[in-house]
Amino acid sequence: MSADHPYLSWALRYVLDHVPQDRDAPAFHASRAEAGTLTDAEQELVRAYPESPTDGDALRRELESLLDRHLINGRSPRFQNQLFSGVEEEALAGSFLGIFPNNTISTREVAPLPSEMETAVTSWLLRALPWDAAKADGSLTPAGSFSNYLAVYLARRRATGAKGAHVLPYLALFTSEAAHYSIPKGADLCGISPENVFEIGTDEHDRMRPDLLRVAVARAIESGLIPFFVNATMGTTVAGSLDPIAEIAAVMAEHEAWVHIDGAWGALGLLGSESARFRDAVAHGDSLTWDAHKGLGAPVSLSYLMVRDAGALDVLRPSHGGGYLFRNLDAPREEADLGLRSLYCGKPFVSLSMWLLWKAKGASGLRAHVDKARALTLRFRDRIAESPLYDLAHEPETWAVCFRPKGGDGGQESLEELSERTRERVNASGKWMINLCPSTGGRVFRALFVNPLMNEIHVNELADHMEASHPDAV
Ligand code: ABU
Repeated sequence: MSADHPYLSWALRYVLDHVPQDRDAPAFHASRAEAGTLTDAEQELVRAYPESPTDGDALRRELESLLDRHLINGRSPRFQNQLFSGVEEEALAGSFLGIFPNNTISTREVAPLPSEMETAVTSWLLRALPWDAAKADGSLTPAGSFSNYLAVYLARRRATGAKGAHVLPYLALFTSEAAHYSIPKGADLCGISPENVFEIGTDEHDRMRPDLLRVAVARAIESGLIPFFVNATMGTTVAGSLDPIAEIAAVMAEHEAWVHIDGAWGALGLLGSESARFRDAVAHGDSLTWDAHKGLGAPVSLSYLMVRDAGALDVLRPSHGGGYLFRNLDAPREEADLGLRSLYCGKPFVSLSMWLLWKAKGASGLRAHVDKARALTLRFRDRIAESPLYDLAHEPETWAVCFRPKGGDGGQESLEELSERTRERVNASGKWMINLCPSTGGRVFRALFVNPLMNEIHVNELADHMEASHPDAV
């Protein structure tokens, strides 16, 4: 293959050269400053318009140099900047092989095996949920935000289907101030007026306050609005906190509102040994966003919207047209083309990464992964709790630990400056990359423990590195 397929050979060798080093790899290959700034020559190389073919050997050499110097390694356990971190080898292999046939899996006619495999993964996800699996279903989406958009859309269609299209200007959506920004964006995409989007206050640990929700719902009704959707977050993006979903659902129950659970971060808990507290929460939902790339080791980005009532997805069927693709429109749900209950038409076979990962690890392997993430989280939490240089900001409910530096003159501005200065020092070498995130009482560091390669050595190293990077370290 190598002589005839130089790009493929080169790309596969590049991957195989790098992946074995990931456990010990820094977040950046170069220092942070170097990684973040392209030289003039590199900018010229990236931007120059290629009118004529470029010599292949030179192009591969130059691209390899760019990748080495400027890619941030999201596979490394030291990459802490976003909620996702790490990718399992099996999942990466599955994603490569999934794009290899270059098919859409919207129809069974062109993708019989992929359709079966994707349906199998959906059914495995459903096993973890407390819903009637025979009546529930899931739809794969490109990312967690899209799953959230889809949830808002399905809820809007249910509301306008039941009450008439004329109610659209009166539909009111509720979410929390700590929820992901894709919920208000989804409302906008679905034609919900921004004035009808209510962001409910949270407690000091980012959890939506049901008492404030109750007040907001009552006020909305008083002003003639119709509560049709609430988003409860299972694993907020900063603290990883769990909204009180049962209480939120109870507030909405009498209004027949759609209860969506954004579990992009927290649904991972459904696969661990402590799954009961997550299952109990999901019992109150109509839909659940589940991101496989956040903590499960799938490559960015792979998300599912799970729905309690499979029939809700029928609104995605093309109202007309599509007949040249979907030849068996009356097939029972389990045999229907996947494109009929999807946002996609050109639907890539990314679910092979989950299929291969799940088969290779087994449910017990995934359980062990989730349990290890929790144990590492608590280990780091204990290091922060006993640190003379940092304060714990929240008790970790999932796999994120939030903390802030001690010191400064006690004023808010100085704490912000101290945090920023500390972050610069933490990230400067290029080894670790950690983020500062907004939280009650000012920004906090957010450390994450879902990377499959992460072990106790990394946890100790991160705690030591944080201590050494604090400006007051001796
Ligand atoms: N895509 C949702 C969250 C991203 C982050 O907090 O890293």
